[in-house]
Formats: sequence, structure tokens, C-alpha cells
Amino acid sequence: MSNLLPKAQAFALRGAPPFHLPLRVGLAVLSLFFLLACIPAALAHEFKVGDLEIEHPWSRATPPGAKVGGGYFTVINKGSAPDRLLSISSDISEKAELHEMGVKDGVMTMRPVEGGLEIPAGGKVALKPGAYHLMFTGLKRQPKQGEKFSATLTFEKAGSVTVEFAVEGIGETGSGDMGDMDHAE
Ligand SMILES: [Cu+2]
Repeated sequence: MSNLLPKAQAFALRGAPPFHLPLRVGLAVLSLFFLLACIPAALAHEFKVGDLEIEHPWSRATPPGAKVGGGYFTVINKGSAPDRLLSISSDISEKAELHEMGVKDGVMTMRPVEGGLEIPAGGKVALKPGAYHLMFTGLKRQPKQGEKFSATLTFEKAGSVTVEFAVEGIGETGSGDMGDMDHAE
């Protein structure tokens, strides 16, 4: 009598593969599908300091001889007090500044942001082409597509955090669409 159970289990196990195989193949195909669908998300990366989250810092490859490069990311403030991005430093350039774009006499210009950039409590600020951005000036070398370089961001309350800027293609706009410059604000 005591043999019956193991036999039944053995049978169930032998019987298992033909039933489970299509399921496993199905799951493998499904996970591959999700893996492919999630590649942009997998390329995204984020950093945390205090109540702040810095999402997907990225930069652009620069042509040979270029002396400036841009830096972009989104800062999310999960705290109940505003914070302020005060300064940026990186080994890739002599200086790094926070810039804003504006239109002066019909011409798009950029100028340094005075007094830092406020990150509102419970809010977020996106640094992107055509808007607030970092400018690495006096590049010591050209950032190459596919590499990463590090930079340190200093916030008034949260303190300093070192993040990695992913270098994307020379024509990348950050919107996933080269023609889609955001001029809404
Ligand atoms: Cu600039």
C-alpha cells in the first residue's frame, strides 16, 4: 500500500514534461517579449540622495574638437521641503554650469541659472534639450556614444551625489524622436 503513493507521484512526474513544455516555451517567449519591451527602461538608471531621485542622467556624444557638452536628467523630490541644485562638477570638463534657455530678440539663447535650481517639494524638474540643462564647458575629452562618465551634483539640503551620465548619440534629443523639441514652456 505504501508503494502506491510514490508510484503515483512518479507517474505524475513522468507525465509532467509533455504538459509543461508548451507552458515553459510560452513563458520563455513571453519573458523575451517583456525583456525586449523593457529595453528602454533597462537603459534608464537612477540615483538617490536624501529625498531626491535623479533619473536617467544622459549626455550626448560631441563632434571632435567640441568644447562643450550637455547634461540632462529628471530630479524628483519626494520630500516635504523644496531643495535646490547648487553646483555640478565632473572630471570630463573644466567647469559644469546649470543653464536655462530663453528667447531674446527672437533668438534662442542660454544663460547660467543664478542661485541654483529649485526642486519643489513633492515635485520634479526635468533637465532636457531646449530647457534647463547642464553645460560641461572646457571638455577635456569627447564623450563617446555608449560610455558613461560621472559627475557630482550638490543639492542644498540633500547634499552631494555622484551620478553616471550615459552618453547617447550626437543627434539624440531625449524625447525618442529627433524632430520633437519641446517648446511648450
Ligand atoms: Cu547651455
